[in-house]
Amino acid sequence: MLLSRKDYWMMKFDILTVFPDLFTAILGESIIGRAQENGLISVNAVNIRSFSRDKHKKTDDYPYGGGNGMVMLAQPIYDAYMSIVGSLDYKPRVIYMSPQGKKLDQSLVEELSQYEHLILLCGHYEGVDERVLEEIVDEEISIGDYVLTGGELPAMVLIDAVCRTIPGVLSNENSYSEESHCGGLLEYPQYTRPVEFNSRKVPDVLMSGHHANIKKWRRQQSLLRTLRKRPDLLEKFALEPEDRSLLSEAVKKI
Ligand code: 4FD
Repeated sequence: MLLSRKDYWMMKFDILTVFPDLFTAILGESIIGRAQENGLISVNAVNIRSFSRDKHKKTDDYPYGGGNGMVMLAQPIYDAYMSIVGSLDYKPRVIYMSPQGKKLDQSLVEELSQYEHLILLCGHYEGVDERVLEEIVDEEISIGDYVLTGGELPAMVLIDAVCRTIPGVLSNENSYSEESHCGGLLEYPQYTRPVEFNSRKVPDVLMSGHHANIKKWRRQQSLLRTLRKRPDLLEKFALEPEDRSLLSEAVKKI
């Protein structure tokens, strides 16, 4: 089978950060580490500090107008950015990790996975000089409504979530598809050996070998769990008539 150019590419992530070693350590391991070794993705953390022109390699300064904390300087961030894009004939998508951004969810993750090259800017302290944000940032993204000491953990969360949707990153058995996420439903419960653990048995249907019944039970469990744990997801999800009756059948049994 021949693959055309666009069926297969290496997705590139560049990160602008004052803590580049965090990325090498964490994203070098496990599934994301293997994806890098296999050439499916590349992760490159660029140290903003190396672009400081100050003799003490300073990357922040006091805010104009006064106030607490420090503000990251525009110049080292801009020069770090230019060190990546200066030689390119296209413009990568630049994302600023910030609690003020659009909330990351699976549909945004899938949208981001369509880009060949993302640059993630990790802010620190009380923020970043607004002018460099205006100059380089395309999109501001938040991983949730809470504040962290830096954008590094959010950037790693985003990279992990995007990478696992890329074909070939997960094993064939666990490969990603919108379908394998039951299209916005929660996963059904899983069991492995032994058949009995602390007097708790594996549900009989899973031991029956009756594939149609197993499929039905799992779908029912997904629906029921979503109703119980995340009713907000079920509201967005248009239930097919089959799902409606599966769910009401399951609710009646409880
Ligand atoms: N919820 C998130 C992102 C970054 C962050 C920072 C302004 C603070 C949480 C810009 C203020 C960056 C998030 C760094 N905390 N902290 O995604």
